[in-house]
Amino acid sequence: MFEQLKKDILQQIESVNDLQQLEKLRVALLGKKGTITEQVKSIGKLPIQERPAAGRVLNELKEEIQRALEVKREELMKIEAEKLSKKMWVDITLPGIRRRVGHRHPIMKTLEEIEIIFVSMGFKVVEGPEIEDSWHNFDALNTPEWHPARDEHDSFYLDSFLLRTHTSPVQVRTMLSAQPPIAIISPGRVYRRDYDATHLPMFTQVEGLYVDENVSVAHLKYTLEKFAQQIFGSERRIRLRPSFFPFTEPSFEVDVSCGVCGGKGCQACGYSGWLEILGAGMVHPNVFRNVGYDPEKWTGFAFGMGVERITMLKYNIKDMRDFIRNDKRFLENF
Ligand code: 2U9
Repeated sequence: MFEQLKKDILQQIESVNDLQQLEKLRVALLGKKGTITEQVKSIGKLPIQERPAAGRVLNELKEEIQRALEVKREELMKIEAEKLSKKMWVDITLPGIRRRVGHRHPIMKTLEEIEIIFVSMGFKVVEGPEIEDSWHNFDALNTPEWHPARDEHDSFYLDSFLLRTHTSPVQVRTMLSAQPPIAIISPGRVYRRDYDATHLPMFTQVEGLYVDENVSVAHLKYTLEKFAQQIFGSERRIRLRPSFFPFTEPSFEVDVSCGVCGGKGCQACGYSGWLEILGAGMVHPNVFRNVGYDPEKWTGFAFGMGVERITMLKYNIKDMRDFIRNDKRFLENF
């Protein structure tokens, strides 16, 4: 009884070769309308004395089918797992993927170097607003209404305010709120209507101010020479040339000796042996008066430099606009 059926079924199970097919077969045999289920149901139609024997045989058959299905399932799972592990094979000896890490902008790198040098000399770093009024940006700095620097064509105006053209108003604000001695530097962004290979409409300045009794040009020159030697190299020298700024008297342009020729003159320095790095001077008595300091008692020196210009000299960069092009081929060099 059922011997042929059992043989057929076990052969069917044996010939299955994937899990989906196996599940289909399981449903076809043991599901609600499966072959075996139907057989079990039909026991009720047999004469009563035959039913127990038929039930036993069918139950055994069912159990044997279930065992065969389980054996097949395990066999197929093993094959699937092997296939998958072959597909997902990883060569752990391959080199890893390098994680690319960003870095600071060259201007910010130079700015940090400048700050560290002056802080090590005892200067404090002070910041202030980029939007200023013309009193803090011009009047307090002895730059009257008629001065060409105040021309609308040179500054960005917003109604009665303007984008600061230098960080000097930060020093003005500091002097208004504190008494000497004062030794500060003020780094930050400044704005001028200028755009070419050596000028940007937004650039970065560091200005410095030292106010005390009996401050002389010698203090100024010593401080700036030590600065130049730390930022460009200990063999460098500086020189002062006479200049003019409304807020300093006397005023100077400060040059550093050329690092390429050592001061002899070469193509890099235009055959002069010197490169201009910053402006400086002794604080004008009118500036002291404007902030309520007695110019008979207090003396001071001030200086200002463009961080872009210093960075160009340090790395021999020819076009200032490279700093704001955001071209990684340029920026990755620093
Ligand atoms: C106060 C008094 C005096 C700041 C100074 C310069 C000279 C100077 C330029 C350098 C290149 C501007 O960025 S640049 O274009 N600056 O030459 N700046 S003295 O003098 C001050 C500042 C504040 C109260």
